[in-house]
Order: sequence, then C-alpha cells, then structure tokens
Amino acid sequence: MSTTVTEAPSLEPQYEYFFRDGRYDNKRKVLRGDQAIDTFDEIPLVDIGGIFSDKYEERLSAAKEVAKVCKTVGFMYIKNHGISQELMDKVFKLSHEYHAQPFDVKMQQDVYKSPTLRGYEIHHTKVPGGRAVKKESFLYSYDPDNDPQPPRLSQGRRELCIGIHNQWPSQFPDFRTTLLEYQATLLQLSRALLRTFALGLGAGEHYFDPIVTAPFVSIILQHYPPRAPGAEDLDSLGAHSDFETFTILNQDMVGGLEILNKNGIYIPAKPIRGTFVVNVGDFLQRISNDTFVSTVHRVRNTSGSERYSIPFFFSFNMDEAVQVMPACTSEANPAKYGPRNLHEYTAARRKLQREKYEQGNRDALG
Ligand SMILES: O=C(O)CCC(=O)C(=O)O
Repeated sequence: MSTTVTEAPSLEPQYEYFFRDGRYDNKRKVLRGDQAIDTFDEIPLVDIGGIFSDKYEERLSAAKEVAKVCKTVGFMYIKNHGISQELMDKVFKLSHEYHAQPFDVKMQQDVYKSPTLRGYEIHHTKVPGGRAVKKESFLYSYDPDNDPQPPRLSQGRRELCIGIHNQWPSQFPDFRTTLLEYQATLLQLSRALLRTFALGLGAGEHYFDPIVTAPFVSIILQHYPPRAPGAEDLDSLGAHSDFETFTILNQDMVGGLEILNKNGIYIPAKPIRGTFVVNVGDFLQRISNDTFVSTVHRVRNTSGSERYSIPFFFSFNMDEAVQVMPACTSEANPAKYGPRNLHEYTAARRKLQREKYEQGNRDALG
C-alpha cells in the first residue's frame, strides 16, 4: 500500500515525496552533500518478547527500545513475536500455489470485480518489443466476522470494512481458512504492537484500544517475477512510504526490499528467517507529530529468481478521526496536523484507481 517518490533533476534535496494521487501535500527531503546527516546504515533487529510480559516494567522497557528505532530508522526486524514458523511458511506455500495458476484463472478474482478492489491485480513494465509482468498481487482485507475480538458494528460501520468484499478462489480448500487464520493471528500481534507504540510515545498503554475495534487491515500476497531483460522500470515496486499506521512484512529469503536512509542511500533489508520486518506508516508519523518516522522503501528483484512477500498493513477504525497524540505535543511543539480518518483517504484512492481502469489503464497505480 504505497505512496510514490519522484527524483528531481539535480539540486538538493534530491528527492521529494508525495502521495501518488497527489493528495495531502506531504513532502520529505533526502539530505546529501553539505546537508548530509548521521543516519542509519542497517536495519535493527529487535527482540520484542518483552511486549507480552505480565510485568509492566518489562513491557515499558521493550516499548522504549522499539520507540528508539521508530524515531530514527522507522524500520526494524522483530523476533520472538509469537507467530509460528509453520504459519509463516504455510502462507507462502499458498501464495506460490495461487500465483502459479494460469492468468485467466487468477482473473476470476480480478480486483475490478470487487467494489473495494480486493482480489487479484497485475502490473506490467515496458520491455523492448512489448511488456513483462512486474508484480502481481492477491489482496484481502479485514473481515469483522474473522476478528478474534469480534466487534459490535452497525450495518453502516460494517460496510466500511472493505474486507466484506474479499474474493476467494474456490479451488484451494485451505486458502481462505489459512489466510484468515493468518489475519486473525497478526491482528493480535498488531494490537499488542500498537500498545507498545503508545507506551513508547509516552501515552497510556491502552490509549489506542478503543479505535482498533474494527481496524483497517490489508494483506497482500505479492509475487515479483525476476526483472525482465531490458525492463524499462528497474523497480519491482517503486519507492514509496506506507500510508497506514504500520506494516508487518513477511518476506521470503530472496531479498530485494531496500530502505532509503536520510542521505539518499538504499539499505537492503536482507531476509532473516523467522523475523518480520515492521515499519512505521505515514499515519503513525502524523499522529505522533513526526516523533516516529515513516521511511521510504522500494523493491528491486535483481536475484534472477521469483520473490514472494506478504505485507500486512494495519491502521485504525476506518471512521475514526484520529488526532495528534497529546503525549507528542507541548507548548513548544504544538500539533502540526488536524484529525484525519482513513476511510476518506482510501476511498479517494480506490475511486482514482477505478477511474484510471475505466480509462483503460490497469497499470496506472502500479
Ligand atoms: O515486498 C516487499 O518487500 C515490500 C512490499 C511493500 O512495500 C508494499 O507492498 O507496500
């Protein structure tokens, strides 16, 4: 789930950042030359076991460690997260099986058949004499009927949960059940991580609990074929930041994810088996008054092999107008942003995507 970066011709800053539909003027500099600053050159690995402790002091200590990384890098590997390796591997197996099907079969779940664009999506790049597949995705989202903490929702609020329009292939008996189990398991981890973020930002541990009762969640089974010879676009997924609150990424061992440091250098997030990569999204940067940073990243599959990854994007209840956290403001540092809800933003993106599609451009938001 992404926003886009463009490269400006020469002078500093070399990059400016904006949402890819041009909304919400949200720019970011990349510092080089005289402006270069001390920044990260690796992605930290954090043992988050302490966030599940019965002892407050241990949860606080884990939260402080997590917050330190979120303030500086915005990306970390997490271990001791409580998700079994078996489940992490099982979802990859299903993703391989799904993407190995013929194109026409996958198109039975074409995203444009779903009112909320859930299902199968494909993006291409130009190559000499034609086009090649750059990336293909199977997307599904939060379905309130599958929440281990089932919410009580009016019909109107239920309809804001875009996962009620998920499309599932019927030919794999355990595809739907396993992917929903994965979603339910990561939902629990996400709510625990959000309590950790709240603590690390100086708020009460349960500060966010009331606004993640029916959260925005989107999960994508990403498949990146090897870069095609002569491909016009070198990126498998262009430079962007995530617009949600945070992302929990399960990547295979192929590699290709790269994180942009503040001096404009891409740092590879080399796969570490058994870990997830967690990153701060734009929404968390915003409501933390820029205390946490949402960092630009991209994917380049130069391996010559197929790459698979499964990002899990998490944010607040769709209709919740979320304010900058009082814990992140002071007289000297007042709130820089007004309240915002995710429904407004994601609905505008989906509308734009459908309009582009109707104009005949399937790759418009690739
Ligand atoms: O595939 C990856 O490693 C990253 C995916 C990602 O950044 C996205 O889907 O927004």
